[in-house]
Amino acid sequence: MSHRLGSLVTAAALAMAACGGGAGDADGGESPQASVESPGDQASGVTIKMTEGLQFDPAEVTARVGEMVTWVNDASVDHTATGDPAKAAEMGDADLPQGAESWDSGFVKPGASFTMTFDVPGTYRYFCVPHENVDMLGVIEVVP
Ligand SMILES: [Cu+2]
Repeated sequence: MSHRLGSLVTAAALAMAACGGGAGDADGGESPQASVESPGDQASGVTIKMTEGLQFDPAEVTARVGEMVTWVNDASVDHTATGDPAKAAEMGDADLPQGAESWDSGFVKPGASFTMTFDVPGTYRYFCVPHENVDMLGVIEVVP
C-alpha cells in the first residue's frame, strides 16, 4: 500500500489556517464544540468521494474538530468508510488517535452519502470494508 499524498494535506492545512480559528481560544479553555459553521460562507465541511475506481478521493484530507466530513458514493457499488481497527483485515488500515471513538458508516449505497464529525484531533486511518483488499484506504488529519 502506498501513502503518497502529503502535499495535499499541507495545502489543505494552509487553507484552513487562513480561515481563522485557533488563536481566539486562549481565554475560553474548553469551548463547546457544538457551534456549526455559518452555512453559506463556503462549502460546509470536507467532502470525500467514494469512487468507481475503488478509492477515496481525496485519499487524504484535513478537517477541523467539529467540522462535517461527508463521504459521497460516486460509484455504482456499495462502499463504507470504516475507522474501526477491530474490523480491519490488515493492521494499520484503521488507526485512531488516543481516546477517539471508532466508527463505521455501514454500506453507503450508490448516490448516497454519510456525514460525521470528529472531536479528537489527530490522524485517523480508515478503509472501505468491501475494498480493503484492494487498498481502498483513507486518512483524515483532524486539527484543533
Ligand atoms: Cu469501497
